[in-house]
Amino acid sequence: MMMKMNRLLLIVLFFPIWAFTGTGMEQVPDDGMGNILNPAELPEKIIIRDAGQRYWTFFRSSFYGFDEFWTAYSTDKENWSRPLCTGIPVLPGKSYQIRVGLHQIDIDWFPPFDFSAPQQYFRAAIDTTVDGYTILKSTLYKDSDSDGLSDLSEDVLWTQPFNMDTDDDSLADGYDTNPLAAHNIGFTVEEKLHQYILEFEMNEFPSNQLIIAEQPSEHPIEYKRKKGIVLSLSPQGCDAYLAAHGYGVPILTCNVTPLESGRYQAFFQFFISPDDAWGYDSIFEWDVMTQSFLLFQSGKVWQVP
Ligand SMILES: [Ca+2]
Ligand SMILES: [Ca+2]
Repeated sequence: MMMKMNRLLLIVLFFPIWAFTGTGMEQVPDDGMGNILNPAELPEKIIIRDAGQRYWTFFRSSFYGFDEFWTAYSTDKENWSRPLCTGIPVLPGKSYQIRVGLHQIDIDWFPPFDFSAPQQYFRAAIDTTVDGYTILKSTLYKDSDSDGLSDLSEDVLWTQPFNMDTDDDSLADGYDTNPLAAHNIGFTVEEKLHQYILEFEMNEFPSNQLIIAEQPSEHPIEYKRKKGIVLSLSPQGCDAYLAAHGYGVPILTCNVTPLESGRYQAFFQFFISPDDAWGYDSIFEWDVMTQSFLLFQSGKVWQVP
């Protein structure tokens, strides 16, 4: 059944302009799982009220590695819904105009929708370009597999939007801090050392933003990180991710080489761009008695946990 309705009944309510400047990572509060951001605790945000007396906040976050606008709604400005990534990029030094609107959608375009209620939509424009972004709330909140992660987010995280547990470890994608890696069993000493060094480094990381860990082999490693999401990708996967999204997500690598002495040389590197990396070399030995590594550094031996 196709009916024609008025295309736009009620549009655009407020026109606040918000200029973000500067770059750098920010700490975004979370629940310790690295999944929940709390707008009430964010110092830098805008709040817009819609015609239905609901408040919408917009704030920037690099939780997924790229500086983007996130949004959440509230009725009292204290308790907010789970924030969602809009996919709208923050470009340093640019001004933004963000509008929240209500409009009646044309049922020729969206026949399955409940068109008795006006649909909410967001529109954001960058002042120096003619291109704007418009997102329907139904698109923003679409979670096809009900795993707690929106389809927009699954696109960034390379999880499967129609499979609620991409890595099949019984943790739904939206609650899995390593959504692409399942198990920690059957690792070689080289893989264990790789895992130890990367876990150490990612827990020293100053932000909870997304981190990519380059796998040492075809065996995906699940990392324990105190907060934030880790994507385990093969070297080819890292290249493909960069080709798709560009630099913006830190990539941690560690190459482990067995030495003739029975020890292992570990070469850690942290890439933020092709010509901007930081790293170190260390020598380790696997201690069978304690099932842990010994670190040889500055003429001393350290037992690592
Ligand atoms: Ca989902
Ligand atoms: Ca999972």
